[in-house]
Amino acid sequence: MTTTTVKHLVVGAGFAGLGMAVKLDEDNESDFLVVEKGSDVGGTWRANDYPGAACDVPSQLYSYSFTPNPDWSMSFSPQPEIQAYIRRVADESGVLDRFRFEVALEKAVWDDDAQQWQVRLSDGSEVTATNLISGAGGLSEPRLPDIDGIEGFQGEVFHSARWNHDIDLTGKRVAVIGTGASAIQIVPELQKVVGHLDVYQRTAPYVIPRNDRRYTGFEKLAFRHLPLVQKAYRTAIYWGRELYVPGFTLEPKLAWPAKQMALTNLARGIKDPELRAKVTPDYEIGCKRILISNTYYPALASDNVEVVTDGISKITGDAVVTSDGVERPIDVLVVATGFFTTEQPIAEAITGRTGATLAETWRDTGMVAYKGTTVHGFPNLFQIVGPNTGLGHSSMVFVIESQIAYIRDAIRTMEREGYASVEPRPDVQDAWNDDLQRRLKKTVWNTGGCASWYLDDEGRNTTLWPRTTFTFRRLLARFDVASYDVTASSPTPSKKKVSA
Ligand code: N01
Repeated sequence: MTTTTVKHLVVGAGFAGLGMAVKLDEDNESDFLVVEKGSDVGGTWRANDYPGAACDVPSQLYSYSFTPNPDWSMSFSPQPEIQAYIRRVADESGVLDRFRFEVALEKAVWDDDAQQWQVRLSDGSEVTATNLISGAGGLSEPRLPDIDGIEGFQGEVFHSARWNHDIDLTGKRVAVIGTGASAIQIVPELQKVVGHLDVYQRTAPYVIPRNDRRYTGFEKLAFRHLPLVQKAYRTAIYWGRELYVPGFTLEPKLAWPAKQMALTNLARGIKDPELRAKVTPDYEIGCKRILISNTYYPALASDNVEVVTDGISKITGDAVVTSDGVERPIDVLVVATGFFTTEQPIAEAITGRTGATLAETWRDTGMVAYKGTTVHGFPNLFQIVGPNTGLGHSSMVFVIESQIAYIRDAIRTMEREGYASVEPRPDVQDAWNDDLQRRLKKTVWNTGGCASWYLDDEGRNTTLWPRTTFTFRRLLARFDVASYDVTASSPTPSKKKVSA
């Protein structure tokens, strides 16, 4: 068995892990290893390659600030372009020699005597690392629906994030379960090719128009040669998105224009009053993610599509059966039923200073962290896109870069001050989370009258950031070492606690 010793072990090669690797390299912190369970970089943009996959945040903003791309073809990029962009950043940054693909983190245990992480990987190798940096993603583990009989279905069944491209859906009878962000992109594409499509809707989403357009040659030329022009686009999109924050977090009535936009989009796309009523949401807009599409409603109104709102009671060998006893035969079942968000699988694999896993530590409290990045009891563990860092309105790349900056400053601080480990103080972490939960109480995500992946089984919102993104960036601008318990490096294996 081989054991590698590195200073930084990074998990995941999506926007978070790759961005971290690029910045570590830039800081001459080149002693790192990135492990990725998939076969390539890209993370969510590698995994979600279903028909119609595209970003619902404009790419000028949904890209690294340090690598602008003048070549986006559309204002909202399709998945293949985003994946190609991430690949290009990886190729050009010269860090790929420290990436291991198709290797997952199986177990990571903090060794308090040695002040380092002992890690076992899925290829059987072991790694010791001073810092464990997780960029494993908040939406990476598919959640399959727990429906009676689904395992006995004889046709093809796959999750939206595990699309089976070997199956030709032309002329087939297909069912899609779910009407979230993934499903509303998939449905219009399937409608064009399948024989018949059943869309199983449990909760209707709000869908506003997608103001997408192709960039002109002139714009692309300007992006390439006048970086300030591209920066101006990015800035305008950023501030436009921030305008959503008060409607989400302070007063849902402020989101009234978005609600009107969604209802007009619905009225324009669906003429049949019965179908329109079926797909009209009955909760506050913003409570679930606001979706964007010009093609979803027209697809639902097509002759070869049926929207089914009766609950699914079981799945047989070749059909979906609803609670009213109706059986709808199908050849292929697509489950667009989302991801494990409030129970992160990686939390099961990480054991901290006290011998408890992250999952055990969070069992009673739900996911908690300090600044969404560090966790008491887990020295030198840094999470990118950790608890309460998700957004309902803007680019996660902005959040990711804010966290990367915080982690870089933590590493610099440890280096400068000679700290072997840093761990957030429990009182500071509690105060951070109390403040978050107090703010979240009045947000539309908690009060809007819907269930969503934002809330855990206890109704706690442990996923979303309830303030502006510039506040997040400001709060993470410096590594605030006074909020941490630190252990000084020692030439002997013994360790010495010091106050920062
Ligand atoms: O997943 P979801 P998603 N029986 O959890 C339904 C990001 N994203 O993959 O609403 C029947 O939102 C469930 O019903 P209900 C984005 O952040 C971004 O679509 O719970 N139905 C819901 O309709 C997004 O929010 C882009 O009642 C069941 C659906 O399945 C996140 O990913 C594109 C069911 C799940 O919706 C997740 O989106 C795509 C069951 N047993 C995704 N279980 C961009 O463009 C679940 N459902 C950037």
